[in-house]
Amino acid sequence: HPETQYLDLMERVLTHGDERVDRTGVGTRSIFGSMLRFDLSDGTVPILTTKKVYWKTAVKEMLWFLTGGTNIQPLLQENVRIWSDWPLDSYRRKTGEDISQEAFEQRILEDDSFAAKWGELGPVYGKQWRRWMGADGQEHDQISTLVKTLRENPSSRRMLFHGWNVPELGQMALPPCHMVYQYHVTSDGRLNSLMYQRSVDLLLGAPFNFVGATALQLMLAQQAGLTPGEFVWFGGDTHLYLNHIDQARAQLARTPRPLPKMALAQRATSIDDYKIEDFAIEGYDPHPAIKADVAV
Ligand code: DHF
Ligand code: TMP
Repeated sequence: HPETQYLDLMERVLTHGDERVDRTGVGTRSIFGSMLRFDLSDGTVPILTTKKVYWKTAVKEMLWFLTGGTNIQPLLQENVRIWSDWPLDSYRRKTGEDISQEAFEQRILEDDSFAAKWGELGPVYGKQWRRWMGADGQEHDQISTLVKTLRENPSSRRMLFHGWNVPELGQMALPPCHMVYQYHVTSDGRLNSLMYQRSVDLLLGAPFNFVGATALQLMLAQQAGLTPGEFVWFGGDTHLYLNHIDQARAQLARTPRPLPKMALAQRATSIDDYKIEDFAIEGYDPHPAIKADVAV
């Protein structure tokens, strides 16, 4: 079962991970360098079954990246709350106000000028993917260039986009974790993708990242008239937070079920025209959700 790769990796981090203090102060067990491969050509996608993954949230996050957005307000309008903790933390530190997450999110939703000031994550994913600013003041849309190359020159070895914009790292709420995506087209028209993630929260982050990356692969394949092939995932610092150990053990005790299939209900006119309603999942029957706190 393809999911066994993920569980084996989790087991390895749990038993052989180097235990140390990390930036968040929570502490992790960590190994360096890991790889997983998933074959999407049979229609399946790596949406884990050993816990319930909120796949729509992960797809909505990917669609938000594609809009070029870097403010959490449109995410909250879609009821996606996974990015709220970082602006909230910054608001609390800068104002000293002890506001609840709910009240903060409500203000972001209701007050556009508050959202503009406090809902910004800085020049993160969307900005770099769609509007990377060159030294000459020229903006580069890496996604449009990628779609064009997939269509016109699919044997290219230069089909990638990157989020690690060195001079702008300091302005980002978090420097990109999933930082580079590369593509490869086989002679029989399959689109392979590879994603490098420098830092991996194996319990909370990675399951979302698999969904986002493969949803993007499906969209790109459709836009270029290709069929989905393999998804190859590389992790750098691959870790379990010390407050996720019990959850990891609980997940490891579960037996994977068949992976679901993901399909696009219709062909969007361009890479900018996909909506969450276009994503159809079939046969997703996961074990129950596993609750865990995210380290900020
Ligand atoms: N920091 C850390 N420490 N780990 C992360 O995974 C992470 N991910 C970020 C930003 N910073 C991060 C963005 N992605 C959740 C999932 C992905 C994500 C952020 C948070 C999360 O909390 N998932 C929960 C709740 C899902 C929900 O409420 O929809 C989960 O159980 O999967
Ligand atoms: P870092 O910037 O100190 O590496 O912290 C980022 C943390 O967030 C780290 O635990 C990895 C995790 N993360 C993911 O796993 N996936 C994601 O998509 C994001 C944004 C973060």
